[in-house]
Amino acid sequence: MKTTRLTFAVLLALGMAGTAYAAPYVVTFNKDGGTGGTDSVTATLGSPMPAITLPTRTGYAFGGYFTAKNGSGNQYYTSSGASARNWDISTTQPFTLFAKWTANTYAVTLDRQGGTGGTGSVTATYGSKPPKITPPTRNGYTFHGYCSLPDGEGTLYYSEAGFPILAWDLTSSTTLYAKWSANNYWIEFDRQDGSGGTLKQVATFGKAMPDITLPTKTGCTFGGYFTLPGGGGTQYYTASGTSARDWDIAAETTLCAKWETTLSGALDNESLVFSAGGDLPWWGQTVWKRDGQDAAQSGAIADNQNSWLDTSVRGPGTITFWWNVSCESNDDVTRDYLEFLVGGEQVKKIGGTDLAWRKESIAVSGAGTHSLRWNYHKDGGYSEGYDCGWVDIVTWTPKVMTVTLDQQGGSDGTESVTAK
Ligand SMILES: [Ca+2]
Ligand SMILES: [Ca+2]
Repeated sequence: MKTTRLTFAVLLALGMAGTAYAAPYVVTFNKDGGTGGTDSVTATLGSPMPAITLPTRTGYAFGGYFTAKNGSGNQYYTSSGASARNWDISTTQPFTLFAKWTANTYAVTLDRQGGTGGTGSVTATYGSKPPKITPPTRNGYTFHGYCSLPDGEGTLYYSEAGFPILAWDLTSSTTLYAKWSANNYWIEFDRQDGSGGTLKQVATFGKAMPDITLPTKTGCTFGGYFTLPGGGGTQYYTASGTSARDWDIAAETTLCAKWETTLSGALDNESLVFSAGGDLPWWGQTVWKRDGQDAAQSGAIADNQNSWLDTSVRGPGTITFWWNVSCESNDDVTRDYLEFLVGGEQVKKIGGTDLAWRKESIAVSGAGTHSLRWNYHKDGGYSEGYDCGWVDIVTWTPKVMTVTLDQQGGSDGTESVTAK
């Protein structure tokens, strides 16, 4: 009886030990933000972990299952779901393993959309704000950040100062697009002795100039607004006050009126008939002048071109005028020059950039009609100064001819007359 009880106790002990060795060790998985995959397994003490399917998490890579969060403790599963360690925890309670996740990184290209400089690309880590960037710059525009779509559309990821706004939430390499707005600039109008019309106007960079009302000036025709007086520099307004060009100066700017006068008015001679031609004609202007009012100026010709001013006189007599030039020249005045011709023959030429008005009085001999020409000529390359010629105050003085009347023995009556 005693033996029997002892045997039962041994058998009971052996049975209990056998039960403990084969116990179902339930291991559950804490996916820590992930979803899907195996929820739990039954492990066998001393054996590799049973195969599992992996959980997934947007923007993160699975790094295995561990006894503590974030990859701490002992690892029992690899990133591919294979056993990393034989099961060696003897517990009858369900045991929990924790998923390890590593945030993915993505290349982010910054499309400057016409801008220059600043950061060109960054590496963004999913779930975290991407690194600060240096903003790009663009002449005439203000930067407003980087967006997921062009033209300021989509989601704004960076501020105008280059600070990240959002934690990165895209799961592929991505291009962000600079958002720009065109700047506005005050334009002032220098009427160049004119009056009336628009005085100030706001222009938007890259846009057509807004319409203006025109100034007026007695005896003159408005010829548009330019960056320099006398139609120099760049033209931004037509003679009718409409845009001649999109605004492209990133600064407050003064534009100058161009005034045109008739050639006879500019040359102060209503008796002679003037005509102008060549590659571009002479014209009457009010900026460069000898008489304080106006003068004729040659057209803005290019290399190997001519601009001429013509009239004709009945000789003999003297042509008197003031002229001036600002051009590329050398000692022989053979590069660019302003010349005066009588009957197609060069009588005189001037060059250089001293901007001195010179007075000429040139005798035109011989009866009959003589053609007179002022011609601004340019050679094949280079320019200097204002690259044009001017003529002012043209007078024609016919030679006075005395006709003696020989009375051949008669008396009284007229003895002589003068003729022009
Ligand atoms: Ca004049
Ligand atoms: Ca030249």
